[in-house]
Amino acid sequence: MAMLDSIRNEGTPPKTIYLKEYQVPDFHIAEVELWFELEAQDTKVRSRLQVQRNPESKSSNAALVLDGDELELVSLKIDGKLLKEKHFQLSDENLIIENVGDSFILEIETLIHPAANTSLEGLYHSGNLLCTQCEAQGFRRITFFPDRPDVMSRYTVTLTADKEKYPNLLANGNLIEQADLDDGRHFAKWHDPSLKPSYLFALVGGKLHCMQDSFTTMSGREVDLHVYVDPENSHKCDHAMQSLKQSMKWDEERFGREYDLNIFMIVAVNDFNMGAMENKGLNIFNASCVLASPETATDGDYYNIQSIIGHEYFHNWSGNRVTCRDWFQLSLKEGFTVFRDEEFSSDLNSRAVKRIDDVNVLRTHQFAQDAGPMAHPIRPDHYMEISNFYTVTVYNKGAEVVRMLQTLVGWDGFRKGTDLYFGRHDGQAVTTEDFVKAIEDANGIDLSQFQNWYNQAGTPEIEFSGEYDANNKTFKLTLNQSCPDTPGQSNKKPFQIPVAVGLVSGEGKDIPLYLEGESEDPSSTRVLSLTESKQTYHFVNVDSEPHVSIGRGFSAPVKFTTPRSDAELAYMFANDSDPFNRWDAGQQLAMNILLRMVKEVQQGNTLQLEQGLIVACKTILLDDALDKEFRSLALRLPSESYIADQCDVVDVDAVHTAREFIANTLATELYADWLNVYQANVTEDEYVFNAEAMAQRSLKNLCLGCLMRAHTEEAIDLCARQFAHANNMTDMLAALSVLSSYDIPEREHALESFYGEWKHDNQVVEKWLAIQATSDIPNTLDKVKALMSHEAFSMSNPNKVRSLIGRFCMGNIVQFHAADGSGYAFLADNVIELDKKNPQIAARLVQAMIQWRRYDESRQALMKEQLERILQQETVSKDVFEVTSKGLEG
Ligand code: B3K
Ligand code: ZN
Repeated sequence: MAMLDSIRNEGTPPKTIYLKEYQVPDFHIAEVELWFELEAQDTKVRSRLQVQRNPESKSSNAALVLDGDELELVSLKIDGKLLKEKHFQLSDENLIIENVGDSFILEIETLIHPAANTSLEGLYHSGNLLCTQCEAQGFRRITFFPDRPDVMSRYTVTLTADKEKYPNLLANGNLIEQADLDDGRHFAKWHDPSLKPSYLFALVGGKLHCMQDSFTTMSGREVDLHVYVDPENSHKCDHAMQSLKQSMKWDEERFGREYDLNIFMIVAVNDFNMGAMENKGLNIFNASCVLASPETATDGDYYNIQSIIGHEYFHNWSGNRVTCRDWFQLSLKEGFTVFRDEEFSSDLNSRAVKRIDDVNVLRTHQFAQDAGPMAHPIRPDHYMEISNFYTVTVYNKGAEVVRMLQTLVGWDGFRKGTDLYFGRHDGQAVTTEDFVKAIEDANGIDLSQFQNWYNQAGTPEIEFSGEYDANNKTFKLTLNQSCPDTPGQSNKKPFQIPVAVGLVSGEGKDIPLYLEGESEDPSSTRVLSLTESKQTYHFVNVDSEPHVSIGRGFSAPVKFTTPRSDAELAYMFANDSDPFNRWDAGQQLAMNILLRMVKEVQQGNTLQLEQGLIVACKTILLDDALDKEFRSLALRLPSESYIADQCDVVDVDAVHTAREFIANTLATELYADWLNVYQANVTEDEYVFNAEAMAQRSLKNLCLGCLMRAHTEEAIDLCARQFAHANNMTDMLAALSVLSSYDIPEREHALESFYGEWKHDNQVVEKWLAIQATSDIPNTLDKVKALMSHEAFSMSNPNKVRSLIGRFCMGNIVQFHAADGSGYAFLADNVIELDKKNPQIAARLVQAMIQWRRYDESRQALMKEQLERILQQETVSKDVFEVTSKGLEG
């Protein structure tokens, strides 16, 4: 039996689903009882549903339509009576029962095959575990059900399994009964008192180590906390548990949200399509987003784990208790929850650093998506396959949109709004309009224009210009907004954009801001609410011609397109009081230089780096008064993909050459300084995870990379020594990644010994694969291909696929875009193969090629040819079809 849904080859495109066609469900299901006889090969699922006709349904005699995918129907009963085949219709996607009453009990028995489920949607087998993934539409792969988020039910679940193989049997809610059975089997019965949609259903069966702790909530209730992992990882749970407790406390303090069940569980699994899943009371995580020890996890891992544990926990309110009416509303829960996890990380670590990291992600990935064929609003209005819309737009731009709401109404106003939202909609499935309405109502303001952020795709652009009148001491700031057309959307309406502005004097001080006709106390940053296409703001009492600091703290997800001179940027880099804009001025300055140098490379000129940048970098590097992480971030050149985004036609080789030339020149010119700072930051202290220690490692390892660029014996030696003696994975991996970028004997030696030491540890092996996939040395593609036959690699493990194939195609720009098209053919071969097993992962990968229109003609033709080859396959999943065909259409 084919185990994949939506395989098609008839040449007719899959159906498109439209937001405007939304209709309330015809039936509600108040209570759901489920019984599972768990086995890896064949699992029997029995359900008992209390079905009631929805009085609000359009039709009073609608048939009952249930979703079902790859299910074997065993039996079907209504009010205890077995239904014969003539009383229902079964298709690939639905079970339809006509002529049903208004209220009845439906009992269904189905058979499913977890071990053969390679899509990792529904119930599947991972290692020795059985586990589920139901969001968005996996529940229909477990049993027939109205699998849509606005059908919310109370679940009672009984799991039966062999006790030796599956001693742990977990499901949502509270454990109400468990006992051994005669035949070596046992059962556990779980009841979830909350109303939930089917996508939040979860179960796990396995033999796991459980780390236990507890948390006392703000109203004094004690909650059991369990982190379940494979027994060999029992020493890697502390950080996850700590992060969970931090999350629970933070959500109480910052948003007034208390946890509701008696138990909260996290389970780590090795095969998982994404990072984690917020199933009610039973979060299931990709093991790489849970497990950490100083020897095996980097600072980045520690940081991500903390934020992902927070994210999934925060969903308990933003997503679970208040959920989405339909999948077009995905940003209602995801944008808001990303915003919440960003704030959590900012409060626990460095706010400025977090902001810079988040903006980097947005600019590199989301701006590119907004400018490409998959551009969509944070609330899309149509899709073929919803899995394709778990995007950086819905998540990260969605979070920026929520952040703008907070900026417009202030922290207190925003909290009033979220209190109203959670209180008003607890237990409901709602829309993004309901969210904005709660903010409006709590603050007595009109946010109707703000809704454009939910409906219009594309990155708005703002031009700004200033006019100083020395006689009257006034400064006129004019802002002009526009937004490029995106597929299916042209002539966009103006957005309401909060633009945080500061004016900086010639002495490098913030000027107190008075807007004409306003009596408010002056402040150094003003949030201007831009609503028209063009608006002018009049500042008074401005003693001297100011420098404009625009979009402070990245107050809106827009591009400020007014060109700024190197001198102006250098001034702001030295003087802006806003840490984000200060960093940004440095990046824009580097970008000006980089883009000029790309042209020099293209014209075949001799390259020379301007002294100004060298001096600015030296000043930052040696300024001990500055935060170390800030120094480390400010000294990094913009990424190749961000530089490429600024070019009309991307010339990957010229971008690479220009960036390498600047990095190498800075490395050699400032060699002694890198060395001093490196040595000053070496420490033998034990590993601790905190902002200060991370900043120190980050600066030190940046210096190490720069030293190696100078190719000195001394640098190679330092690197080899750090690799050999590091007491934590951050330092060890930093050294390994630098060594593996050069074709030197130490490279092979380090890679080999690293693998020898860590081959038993999946998370470390993933890093080992990724480092090789992103290496600069020639013929990396051949090495990647060879690694695909290595024992460390598996095509059915999403993490390994992402580390090796994904990192090569998305993180090794020059080699992926090799002029002979070898990278494109490699990607297409793998997309085709993966699509047969796991369409979601295949559809993610193919995105590396859909921006083909941005490249030169020869590369365009090569990429297009591969996209066409993918679509010509006999079977193409909905997932891959949607992305590839949109990519080809542009
Ligand atoms: N809600 C899940 C993502 C589900 C993806 C389904 N294809 C994780 C998260 O965003 O929290
Ligand atoms: Zn989420």
